[in-house]
Amino acid sequence: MYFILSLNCSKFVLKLNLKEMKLAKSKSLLIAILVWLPFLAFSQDCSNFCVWPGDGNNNGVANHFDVLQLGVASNSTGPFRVDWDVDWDAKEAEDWTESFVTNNANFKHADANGDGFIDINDIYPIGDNFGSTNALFTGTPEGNNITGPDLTATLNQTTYTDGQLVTIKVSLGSQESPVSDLIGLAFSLEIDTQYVQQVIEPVTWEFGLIGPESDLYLFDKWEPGISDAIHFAFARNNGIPINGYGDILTVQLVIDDNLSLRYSEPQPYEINIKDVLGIDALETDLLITSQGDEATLLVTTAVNELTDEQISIRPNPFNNTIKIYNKENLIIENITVHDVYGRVVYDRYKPENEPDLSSLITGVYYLSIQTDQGIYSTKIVKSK
Ligand SMILES: [Ca+2]
Ligand SMILES: [Ca+2]
Repeated sequence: MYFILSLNCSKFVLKLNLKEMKLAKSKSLLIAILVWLPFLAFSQDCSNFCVWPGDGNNNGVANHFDVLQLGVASNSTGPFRVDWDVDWDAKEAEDWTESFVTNNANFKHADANGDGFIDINDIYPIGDNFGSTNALFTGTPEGNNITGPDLTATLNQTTYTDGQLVTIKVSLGSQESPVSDLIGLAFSLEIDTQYVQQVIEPVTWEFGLIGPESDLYLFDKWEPGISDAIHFAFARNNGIPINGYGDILTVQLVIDDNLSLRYSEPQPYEINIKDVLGIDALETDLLITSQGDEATLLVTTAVNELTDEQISIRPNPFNNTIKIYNKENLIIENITVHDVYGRVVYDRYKPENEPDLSSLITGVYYLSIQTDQGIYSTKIVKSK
């Protein structure tokens, strides 16, 4: 009996075992078996039956595509489950009355937090368990990669250089080809991270087309060092689809401020949208196409070194904060502090005028301030 169960739902077996042991102690093993008999039959197909929090479409992975199920099942109710934990393992749960078209998954799978209601609280376990898989996972791509103008990512310039801010606009549909009946959309934006120093978070959703924030499930996931892409999804939470065209998202990032040290030739910089899935309320794949953009990363041959007459730092030595005296009102883009071992100990894009360096330990540091007119570098000393 235990063997059959353990094939599918080990956590359930553990709970069952413990409960039965207690009952056996009180010499009521027979009663225990009778009590649990319906659940034994019930849980034998646990791999399909159990809910894995965040895997709304029950395909064995929690990711941004599961946000689409929240849109389809938004505000639905059903039996709550006993185990409200949202950690990534199998939770036994009673079926709800409705099922998704996708994978024929029961609506209960979208109830990530197990409270018997589909709402915004079910989006957080998707992020927490993002990328986690179980035995159902096959690796089958969930989105499409069809080239076309429906979903476009556009760069704000054709050239960039060291430390420059890049603004990427993502827009959906066009006047000639608006979207229709869209209830949710999931996609990934590849940002070619080898040239990127920082992604400015949070990203900015635009609400002209997709509706006010109060009508939406919004999801983005960026895992620095793990993925070359930022994963996005939105879904309507009131069942009312959107129609039309417009901007949906702005992402800003900063090009590596050591670009010219790392490369001697201009580099192509590409952004792409991949794995797009847009659905209507019936979960029909709307076959949304996508296209990216490209620019050139210019490397600077000579960095213009700014003088103490243009920028200065006081006090030096300092205790907690330093003040930047920007005598020519240059545009300060970035401030970086390295320790004597060359490690970055402070890095701020568009820093405040009095950077707080109180977290640094006493010692000597090298500070560089990047402006629109060149770089100012100086040695600074943190005193006690
Ligand atoms: Ca899934
Ligand atoms: Ca819920």
